[in-house]
Amino acid sequence: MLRGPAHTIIRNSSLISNILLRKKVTMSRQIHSRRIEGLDKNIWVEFTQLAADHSVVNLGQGFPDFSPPNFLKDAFTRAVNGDFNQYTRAFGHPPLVNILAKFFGKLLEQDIEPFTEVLVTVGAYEALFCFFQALIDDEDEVIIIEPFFDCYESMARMAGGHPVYIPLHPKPESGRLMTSADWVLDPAELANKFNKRTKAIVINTPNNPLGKVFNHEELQMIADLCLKHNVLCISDEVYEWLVYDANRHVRIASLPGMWERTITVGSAGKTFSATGWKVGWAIGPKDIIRHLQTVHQNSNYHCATAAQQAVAEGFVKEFGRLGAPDSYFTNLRQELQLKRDQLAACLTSVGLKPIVPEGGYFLIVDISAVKVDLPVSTDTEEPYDYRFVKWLITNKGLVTIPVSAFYSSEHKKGFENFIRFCFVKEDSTLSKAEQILQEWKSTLLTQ
Ligand code: IK2
Repeated sequence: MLRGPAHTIIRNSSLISNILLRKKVTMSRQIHSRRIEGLDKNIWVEFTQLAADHSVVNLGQGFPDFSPPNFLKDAFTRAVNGDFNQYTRAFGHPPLVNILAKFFGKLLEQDIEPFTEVLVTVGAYEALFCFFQALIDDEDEVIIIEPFFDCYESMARMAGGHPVYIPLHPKPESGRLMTSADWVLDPAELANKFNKRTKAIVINTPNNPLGKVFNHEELQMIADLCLKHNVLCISDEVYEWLVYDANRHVRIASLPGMWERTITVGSAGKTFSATGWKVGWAIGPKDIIRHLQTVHQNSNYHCATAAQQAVAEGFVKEFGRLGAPDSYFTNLRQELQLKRDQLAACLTSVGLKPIVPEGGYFLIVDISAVKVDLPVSTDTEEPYDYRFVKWLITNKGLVTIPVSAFYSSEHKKGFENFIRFCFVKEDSTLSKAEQILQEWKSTLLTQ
């Protein structure tokens, strides 16, 4: 065995080669998994930060700037002060799955088994994640209707799936105020998207960002294709209680043959104006739900017990007064319809063209006629609406969201001229936004 200087030299040189080897390995090896390739940008992370960095009127992200109803907050306080601070059942706190099964069983006219056909998740977001992870395999095609809530694409991709996009086409302008009902699917184009590789289609009604409420006929057309091609459906219905005028919320799972192949997703955050609580659910037949349970038990496992208890109490209360004038769901819908009308009127009065939504939290506006000298962006690929919204935040103190964020990269270009306003805000917030728009009005439009 070598000792002394010779040993030291050999030891040092092997140490150095080890370090070099390790360095080489780290440099030549890609650290991130292929699953997340290209998914690092997120519209909510980017624009929430921008809003926080500036003093602004925030009509950006979809959350109420008012409180949840007192009965819900009181239930939460009771839960925390009582015995609801430890783990509960992983797939959903028993009082919550029981009332969700009863509530949605009535709405869907379907017997729902609370312990096998309802899964409580960390927001609707996790319900969506469980669906994609549990049911989508490499190369499975997932049909996504554009514009779409952005996470459908990234979740489908992370699962190895291949998103296939079908746009809603705006009807030609007719001089009257356009509504979200004027954006429609082309039946032949939709039928063409289904093939042997199609595993699932994503529905979102009322839709984010457009506010479209899919009517019975449109959903039946989709259902017929799902049945014909043996395709699953995930129906994101987080804005289900917010349907305005004479429109009606139709649940695709209630159409003949669809319960067996549909997962319906809901959100207590949107339902009770408590988005920070992050309680959501997936409802569907047990042979599908059990796969979502597998993902849930191996990822989040559990959703906060006190929040689940409070949401359960909220639903019990609403079940007793469903459709009645004192129902929270009825009141919120009426209030939001007034806010939608107020915002649409303001936008029209300054010369903009809102697309009046039939449901949901949001309203999109055509900005193609607005005259603004936007600064040149360092990112040459950045869509026009992103640059416009950034300018609006920094120069006018008003936050909105660029609509091209709700399109695939192949279709973004055609929809860079819309921005999204969120109207689930206090009247005082909407008035401040109105003031900004009115002051800006004189310089707003091209002659
Ligand atoms: N599904 C849709 C259609 C949503 O809009 C949301 C929440 N979106 O809010 C961000 C925005 O658009 O401004 C979700 C699912 C997620 O719901 P939850 O908060 O319950 O996870």
